[in-house]
Amino acid sequence: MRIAVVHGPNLRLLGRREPAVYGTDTLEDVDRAVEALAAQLGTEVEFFQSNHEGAILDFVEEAAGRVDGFVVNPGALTHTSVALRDALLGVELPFVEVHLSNTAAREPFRRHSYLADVAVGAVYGFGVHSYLLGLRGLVSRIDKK
Ligand code: CA2
Repeated sequence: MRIAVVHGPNLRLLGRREPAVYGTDTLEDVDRAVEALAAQLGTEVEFFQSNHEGAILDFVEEAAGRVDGFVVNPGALTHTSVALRDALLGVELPFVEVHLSNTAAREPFRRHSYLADVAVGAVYGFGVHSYLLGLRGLVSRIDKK
C-alpha cells in the first residue's frame, strides 16, 4: 500500500510561527513521524507541500496513478476550495482530512470544510497526532477492502 500525504498552503511555516496554535513541531518533524508510523504499518508514504492550489490539484491527479489513498491537511483550502474537493472526488481514492488545530474551536469561517463530507474521516486538533491517527484510520479502511 502507498499513501500520499499532502500539506496545503503555508504549512511550511510550521514550528516557526504561531506555536500557541500549531505547536513547535516543524513540517519535517511531522513527515518523519508519519514515515516512522508508516514503516510500522508496512505502508509506503510520499509527501507533497505546495502554497499553490493548482499545483496541489495537479499532484492529486498525477499521484492517483501510484497511491491507494491520501492524508490531506488542506490548510486554508479546506474552507475555500471546491476545486480541491472535485479533484479528490475525481480520482476516486479514499482520503482522510487532518488538521493540527481544532478548527471547530477557532474563527467561525474555519468551521466549514468543503472536504469533510466526502472524506472517509477527519481528525482535528491533535497536532502531529492528527496525521498519525488519520494514517491509521485510512490504512485500516483500505485494508478492509
Ligand atoms: O489546523 C490546521 O492544520 C489548519 O489546516 C492550518 C491552516 C488553517 O488555515 C486551517 O484553518 C487549519 C493554516 C496553515 C498555516 O500554517 C501555519 C503554521 C504555522 C504558522 C503559521 C501558519
